[in-house]
Formats: sequence, structure tokens, C-alpha cells
Amino acid sequence: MKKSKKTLAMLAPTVALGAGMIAMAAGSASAAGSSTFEAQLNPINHSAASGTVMISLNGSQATITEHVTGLAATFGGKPYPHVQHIHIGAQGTCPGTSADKSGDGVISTTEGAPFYGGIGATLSTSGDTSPAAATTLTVAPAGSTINYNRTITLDAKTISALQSGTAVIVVHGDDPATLSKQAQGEKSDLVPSLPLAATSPAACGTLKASQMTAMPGGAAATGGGSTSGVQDQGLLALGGTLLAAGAVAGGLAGRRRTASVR
Ligand SMILES: [Cu+2]
Repeated sequence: MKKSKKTLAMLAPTVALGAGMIAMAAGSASAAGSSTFEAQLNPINHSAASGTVMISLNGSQATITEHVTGLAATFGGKPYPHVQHIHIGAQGTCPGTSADKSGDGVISTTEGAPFYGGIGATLSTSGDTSPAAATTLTVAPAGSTINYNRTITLDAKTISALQSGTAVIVVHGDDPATLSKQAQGEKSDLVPSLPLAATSPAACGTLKASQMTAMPGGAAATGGGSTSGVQDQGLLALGGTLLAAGAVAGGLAGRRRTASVR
């Protein structure tokens, strides 16, 4: 009798600990969760580049899917390396032409910084994804088209910027021929051994939380009249997903029409 009591007493803390761990796990799952961010990339500095970026964030793991077309194709007879980054820590916007303080007709990476900030992560093709790899041309996607898919680890500052809507994708590398005579003779503000064109922004877009974020499994079972915040979110997400799906379908149809006209 005495012995079994002792056993129960010893067991109790274990059970409590187990429950606590389950609670913690559930808490972190809903807090960290999986969320999705999207950016529409628009041309900058006379470039013809445009594209899309989608980031699916799960904890600190970011799965990045990027498609860009219209970039400068070659540099010195080789596929043009386009270093690209998630910029953070400023306004979370892309600079307009007024950002060109030097008046050479080019918004250099430095001139754009008050808008998109410094580098939070480098979207390299392999290895280091920290700011230290920012200008490593050998691991930059190259050529006129980028189809990039990689899962990388983001640091806390970059995750925070992503979640606050101030993370900006910048793809660098302009065709020198499109720049002013003055700019063509200038050196890069980032890597003085390179021409200004090599590192200047070519495409830019702010990452915004996507409505396609979570398609909760329980969404279909959600009844009306519930006061559960989670269920309400599920309905909102479902509505958003439908809207987004319509927009995407419309956009694709529009693009096909344009393509067939050309
Ligand atoms: Cu950059």
C-alpha cells in the first residue's frame, strides 16, 4: 500500500511534465505556424525585369519560390550573375527615381537603402545565405530568367521584417547598355572592382502576407455562429484563398491573351 502510493506520487510530476510539454508544443505550433508571403517584382533602373516571389515560412525555415524574367542575360560573354537578397530594416518599399541622389540616372543599391534597408538574407543558389554572401557572384542565379527554389534558414530580424511587411526582395544586376553614359563609367558602390551596373537593383518588390497562407483542414467543417477566433480565421483564410485564386486565374488569362497577341 505504502509502496504504491509512493509510485503514484513519483508518477504525478511526470504526467504533469508531459502535459506541459504537449501544451508548449501546441503553443509554439500555433505561434510559429506556417505562413506565406508574396512579392510582385517590378523593374527598377531601366530594366525590363519582373517576376514573383513566394516564401513559405515554417518556424525559421523559409521555402522560397521565385520566377523572374527580363533580366540582363550576359555579362562579359557569360550568363549575367544576379545577386539577390531579402532587404530589411527600413520602410519596406522600393525606391522611386527621386532616390537617385547622384543624378546619374541610376538608383544604386546604397541610394535605395533608405527605402528597402540593409541585407537580411542572401538568396544564393548554394551555401551561405547570410549577408556575408551578398556579393558572391559565383552563387548568384545567372541569366535573363531566374527559376529559384530553395529552403533556407532566416534569422530573427529577417523573420520579424517579413511578418511586419517590411521585407523587400531586390534582384541586382543591370544591363550597362541601358544606363546613362555617366553611369556606365562608374564603379559599383558595393564592390568597387565591378561596374555600377553589376550590383544596382534591377527588380524590387515588397513581401506581403499572403491570403493563401493557411488552408486549414477544418475550414469546411466550420459552422456558423461560432465565437472561436481560430474558426473565424479559417473562414477569412478560405475567403481570401478564393479571392486570390480568382485573381491568379484572371492574371494568367490576361497574360496568355497578351502573349497570343504578340
Ligand atoms: Cu540586395
